[in-house]
Amino acid sequence: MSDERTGAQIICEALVREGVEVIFGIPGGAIMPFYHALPEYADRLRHVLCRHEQGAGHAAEGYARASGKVGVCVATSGPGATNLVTPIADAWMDSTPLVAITGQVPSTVLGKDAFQETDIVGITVPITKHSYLVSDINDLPRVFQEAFHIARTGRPGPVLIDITKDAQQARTVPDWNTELNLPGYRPTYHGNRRQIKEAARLLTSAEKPLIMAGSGVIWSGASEELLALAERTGVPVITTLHGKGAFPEDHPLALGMPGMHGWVHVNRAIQECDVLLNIGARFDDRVTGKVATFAPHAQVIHVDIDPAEIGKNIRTAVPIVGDAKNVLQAILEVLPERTPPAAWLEHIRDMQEKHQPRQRYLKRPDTPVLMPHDVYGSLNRILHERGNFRVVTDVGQHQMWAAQLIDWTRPRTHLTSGGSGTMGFAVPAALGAALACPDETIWVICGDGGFQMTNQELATIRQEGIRNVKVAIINNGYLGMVRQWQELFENKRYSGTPLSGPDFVKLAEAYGLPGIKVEEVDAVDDAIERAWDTDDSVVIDFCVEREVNVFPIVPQGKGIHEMLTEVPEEAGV
Ligand SMILES: Cc1ncc(C[n+]2csc(CCOP(=O)(O)OP(=O)(O)O)c2C)c(N)n1
Repeated sequence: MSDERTGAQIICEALVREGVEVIFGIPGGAIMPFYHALPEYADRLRHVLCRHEQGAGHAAEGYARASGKVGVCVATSGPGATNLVTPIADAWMDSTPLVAITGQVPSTVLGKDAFQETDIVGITVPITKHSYLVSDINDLPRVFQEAFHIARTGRPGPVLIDITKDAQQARTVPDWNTELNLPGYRPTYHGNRRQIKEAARLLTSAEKPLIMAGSGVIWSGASEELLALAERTGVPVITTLHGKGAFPEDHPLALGMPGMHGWVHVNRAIQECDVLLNIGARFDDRVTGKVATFAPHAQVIHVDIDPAEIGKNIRTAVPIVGDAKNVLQAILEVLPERTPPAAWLEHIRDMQEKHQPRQRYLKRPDTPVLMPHDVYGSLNRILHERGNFRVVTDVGQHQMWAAQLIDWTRPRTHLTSGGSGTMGFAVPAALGAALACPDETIWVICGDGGFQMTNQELATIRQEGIRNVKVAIINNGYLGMVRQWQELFENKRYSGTPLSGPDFVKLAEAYGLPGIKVEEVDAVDDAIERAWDTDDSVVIDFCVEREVNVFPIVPQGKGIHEMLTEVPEEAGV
């Protein structure tokens, strides 16, 4: 019958129906029928052959985070599927919509330790919104519809679909008139009216109010509403690592980042505020420090689409379950007039003026050696002169410097692994972001450690003809962030942190990409400009001073008022 399709064809069609344009993966035995069907859909589905399934998963994440759409990755059973576990966990921690498709051994041998069999559904249950094992071809249309719905609605997140080889090979006439069958899955989009009124009242009556914005603002597209709320009330805004870009950091009401590597004046403002409106952030421990001493004077209003987040870490006075955009709109509708909290703002500005960590960092010490901050100073200036950029950072010191020293002004321009802190995220995520935003320049800021975990995806970048990825390695010859902890808290016992690497310029060239090595301050601007102007992806190896630390830092287990700044007498409150 001509309407008959194989399961593999149905999967491809389902992807097209969900609006998917790019998928990232690696084939293998249990997913071969799907790969057999793919060429038929080549005009509608671009398959990007990655070099490692971890890379495929992070690329799908980068695509999702840059575009706001669902990212899709594909792997075979067993080792292919387990290599996806890290990016799935990463997507879970950072609320990233992802559909991971894995092949599974034929249903006839399921549970018999067949070749490359792994219970990937069992493995991923705690790190997915939902996991499916499909062994009946007739379930495919419904499962795909449900999986995409679950991944992109409510709090976004990863969904796994594991499909047996025989279900991919079977044939049937697909029935696309499926009904979503998801009892119990009904995200709440509109906040409770009474609580919204109470939030508006608290925000306007407080003497020392603060707004904290997280990635929920970005995922729900609520930046405009956030700006309106801040401007109408005059309440200052702090943005978490994942909230960066939700509120323009060049705005007079923008304060910067809170938490472990947050600015002094931001952490102090939290400790002094009387009302804290948290929109779409989850009070991660990197933000709160010691929970018992966090925001001791504040009545907390927490807006989150995930009810499980509210009250999980911090006692909440006004819980509001709902989508950030809807809730902010509703608050704006009932917001009483207020005069801006001028004295409070002035107090925070005084604290900022006193500490000025940003300006202090960017002031060169008297040394000929290239400092990491020389790179950030130039990069920040050139990024904003040229515009049209996204930045993907990896995990470590360079990530925190990027968060601190680059002005983030637009949503989805700062992509990083925050919740999981997954080294090796950046290069493959940039590959995904580059495909989502082909007309923009995608900068990667990466440590020499994290770069060595997934740089093989440069081969994918080359093979796919991706020309807009520019990698800046902040090369300090250490696993820098761990070395910093060993220096500060373990008496400089550098165990397992000094790190050598290959010649990164030669490595780039071996992948067919231009490489630039920078060892002097004077060469930084030129290298960045040259990389930007090169009509190809480029790797820059910035060889920086080896033992520089990220400050401020809140030591593990301490309150955010107990941060260390670089000058000892300034430590603490
Ligand atoms: C996959 C993974 N393994 C280990 C760690 C622990 N870790 C956090 S930061 C860090 C050092 C990162 O070093 P590098 O990539 O060189 O960046 P730097 O801190 O020097 O900027 C390590 C090992 C991690 N976050 N992720």
